[in-house]
Amino acid sequence: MPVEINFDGIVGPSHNYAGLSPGNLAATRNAGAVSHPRAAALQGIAKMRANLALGLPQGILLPHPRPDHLWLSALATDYDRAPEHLRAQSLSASAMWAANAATVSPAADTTDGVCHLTVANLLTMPHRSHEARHTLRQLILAFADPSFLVHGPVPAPFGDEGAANHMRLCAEHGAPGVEVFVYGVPGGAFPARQHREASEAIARAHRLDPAGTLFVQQSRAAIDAGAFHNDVVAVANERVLFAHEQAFEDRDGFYADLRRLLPEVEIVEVPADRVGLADAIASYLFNAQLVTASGVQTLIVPGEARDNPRVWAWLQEHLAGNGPIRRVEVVDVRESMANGGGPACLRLRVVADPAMVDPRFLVDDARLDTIAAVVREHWPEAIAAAEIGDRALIGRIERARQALLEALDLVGLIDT
Ligand code: SUG
Repeated sequence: MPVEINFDGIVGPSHNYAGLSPGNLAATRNAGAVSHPRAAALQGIAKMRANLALGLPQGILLPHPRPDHLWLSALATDYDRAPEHLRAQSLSASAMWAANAATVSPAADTTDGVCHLTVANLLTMPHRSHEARHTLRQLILAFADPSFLVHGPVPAPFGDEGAANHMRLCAEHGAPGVEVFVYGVPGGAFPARQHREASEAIARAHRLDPAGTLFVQQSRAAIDAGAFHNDVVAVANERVLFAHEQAFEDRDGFYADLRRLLPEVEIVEVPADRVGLADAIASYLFNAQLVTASGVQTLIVPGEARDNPRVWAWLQEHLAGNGPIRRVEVVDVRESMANGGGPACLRLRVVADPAMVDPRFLVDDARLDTIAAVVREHWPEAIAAAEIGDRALIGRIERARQALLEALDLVGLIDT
């Protein structure tokens, strides 16, 4: 039976705040702050443990080699000689946000009965533009079984940021679903990172039925307010769409199409006069993991959502009423949040039979213990902006990742 598996990106040892993502207000605001890679990775592990405790299968994706020497060498430089901005871009731990690793169409949605994955090109932000090669290597290993087909990234200039701009609505995970691709239109205050052209290419590659596929424009207001990905203002799980009133440019048209294609859909909309876009984005209410845990629609929100009185009041009211979301769980991922990555950013959803996935990419509590032990021993406790060029720190970061690959029997994950 296919089930939904959440693959979380393990927070890499180079996690730092270099303010590399314009339009991502948290990342920009925290530029230059001291990061805590060890605490960040342990927070991610605790989130995975909480998901296991809810009875959910859990997978992992590994940190990428950082600094990315191959990328620097393609730019005709190396870490010691590179200008400061290239150093920071080559060192970013941004691969932790696995929702940007790929777009996934489960077998139930595709006309060839194969689960398709397309690696995101992430070309809008230089520090993320070199993730695709390493993501592709991991996905080819993890999903080597012929029931999967892993595609390379969509070519430039069409920007693609993966599952963060993709939603799937269905009666239940294993049933055929309506796939919704959300794209942005350039011209606003911040970059529109997902291009419609890229989404359309992915839908074709995944052999989706055009009649059950929607392309929906993200609202300009949302991007301008700092929703640099759609998953900052909307999330879907099975028959439930949970969205901010201002998430989509043509909200009524989108809802009508969705109701036509999936009559049982339940749309839970948060009105702007209860939670404004600014509160939604600062609290990451919608960057929650909406999961079905023992049959109960459960929303896994970051602590910042509980700290915001308007957001928390709305959630309590929803729980007290008859809405479809019946349970709210709170997780602490504040190190990731400070770079604009909430609970949903940290995971890539794949609906598949876990027996078909390379077991080295699946975790239980014992394997998480192994990962946590490596993190405690090897991950730097803190990184200050001034240390970015420090050779000793770089050596430590490289050894830390190597230790993790050895512990997980993944040394074959070569870096070229
Ligand atoms: O692409 N932050 C990431 C956050 C990604 C969140 N993912 C989802 N919404 N699915 C980004 O903006 C900041 C890195 C820095 O500035 O060092 C960063 O890349």
